Amino acid sequence: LNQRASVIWFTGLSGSGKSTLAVQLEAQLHALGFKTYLLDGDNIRTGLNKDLTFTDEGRVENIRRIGEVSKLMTDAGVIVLSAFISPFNADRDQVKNIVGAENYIEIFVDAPLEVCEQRDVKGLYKKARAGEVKNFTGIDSPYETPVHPDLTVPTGEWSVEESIGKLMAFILPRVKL
Ligand code: GGZ
Repeated sequence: LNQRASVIWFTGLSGSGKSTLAVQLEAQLHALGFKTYLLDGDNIRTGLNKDLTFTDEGRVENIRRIGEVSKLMTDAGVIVLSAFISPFNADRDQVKNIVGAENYIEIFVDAPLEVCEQRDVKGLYKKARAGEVKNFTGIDSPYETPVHPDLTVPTGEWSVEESIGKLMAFILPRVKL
């Protein structure tokens, strides 16, 4: 299958649905025969970036390294799906420069803070509100709304199935050669 090596970059708050969408999109692309790889906190913040914290500086370096890894993987011909909060516009723009604008697709996973906080899958918002977790995005650490995302997925309004349907329709023509 002829594929265009690309980086599908998911950005959004904790609990917005980045990982859920990235995992399912990857499964669908893989089922069609595309060579893909998913980068997320589980395989990056536990390994390559386990020396980094959630201060602004830690996040900046986290995203920079992920951008460089994404670049290496696109050089190898892989479609990279990357799911990180990536709260700063400057860092997302840096990734776009590293991997090349023509290879970069930015997906804004847009759920309101209230929705993410209500979901609170890992109980981290509760801890952040209680002051037990510091520098938590949306609580005491900023999230800059993307300025020019290629696609916005309002996961507070769309079901996972709807979101995946729209994502596939958007992504497929861009990753096919
Ligand atoms: C935000 C945090 C924090 C703080 C731990 N702030 O919902 P999760 O749990 O599974 O995903 C979040 C993940 C965010 O890591 P990223 O590498 O994506 O962040 S960034 O792009 O900003 O570097 C959350 C968990 O780590 N987590 N502490 N203080 N999220």
